Amino acid sequence: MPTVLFAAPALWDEYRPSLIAAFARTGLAVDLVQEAAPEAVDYIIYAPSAPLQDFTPYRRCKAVLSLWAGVERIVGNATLTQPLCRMVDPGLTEGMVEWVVGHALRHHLGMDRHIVNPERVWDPTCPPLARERPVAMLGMGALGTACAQALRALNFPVTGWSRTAKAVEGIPCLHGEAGLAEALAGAGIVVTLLPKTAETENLLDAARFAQMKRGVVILNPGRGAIIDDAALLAALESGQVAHATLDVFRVEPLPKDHPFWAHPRVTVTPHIAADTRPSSSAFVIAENIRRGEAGEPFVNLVDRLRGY
Ligand code: NDP
Ligand code: OXD
Repeated sequence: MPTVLFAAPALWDEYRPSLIAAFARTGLAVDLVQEAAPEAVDYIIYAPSAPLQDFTPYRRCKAVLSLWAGVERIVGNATLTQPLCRMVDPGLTEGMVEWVVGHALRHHLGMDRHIVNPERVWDPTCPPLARERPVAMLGMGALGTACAQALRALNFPVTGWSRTAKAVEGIPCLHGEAGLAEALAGAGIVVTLLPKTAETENLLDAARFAQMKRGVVILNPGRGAIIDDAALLAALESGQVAHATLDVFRVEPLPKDHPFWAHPRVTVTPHIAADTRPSSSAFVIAENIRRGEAGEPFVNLVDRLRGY
């Protein structure tokens, strides 16, 4: 019977019942524990908050299974030689779709004007239709694709952008440097759902903001480091960027004196765009362990060299 070490103590009570149910559903008998001798551990369930950061003694471990989709805090860990799987969870995806669609519609419909209107201004200007507001989706992975499809279903003309070429029905997909310029040029809303890697850090800098349409709205639920903070503030000051809704930051919690907090055209949400849900993610983990035990390839494997 494989020993599965749950290495994220703060999440144990929340995850334990779902994991037990998921292993039962998968037909897999496992020893699910919070503590074990390293040489007895077959799988590790990991979160960035986990105290376990030295994987050297876990010589028998067949895979480390992350509860997070973003793996930038573990992917460079030199002690990690075991396969690393990131989280792709239907519940996480559902949450991200709701966050992205909700914040896109807020800006698209100009809701703020009517929700906060102390002067009781009667402004009958109607918002454009979604079909008239192009969206650029930077990152067309598990989350970006689902969000792009949800926005497309509302009639937004969505253009996807990723590292490699993609074909997604109804969504023109671009890649590479030239593709990025093209995706940014026409967009009224730019969404970033990219991982933090050496290539994506500071991707949205002064030059990229200048390539965008004046008055563009930025939604960033990806990672804070994708945006050059100073360049974003300058673009907001000049009016090049009309509003930025940011869920992720270089330092979290966002320091109280960071200019984003006070800026009237920045909305800060505290890394709540989407959370891994125990009820759905437990099955993803159980299924990957079943695969490992059956000698089948793991799913959602991280490519260490790529960094995601
Ligand atoms: P995926 O790995 O499925 O997708 C990543 C996408 O980014 C892929 O389309 C990939 O391209 C693209 N990409 C990576 N590097 C580059 C590059 N250099 N240039 C262009 N495109 C690039 O990840 P997910 O969709 O599951 O998650 C995306 C990110 O969302 C996570 O890494 C995490 O940072 C963030 N996240 C935030 C949450 C929140 O609550 N705010 C919750 C969960 C995740 P390709 O397809 O060609 O490989
Ligand atoms: C994740 C996140 O990567 O919550 O899962 O940001």
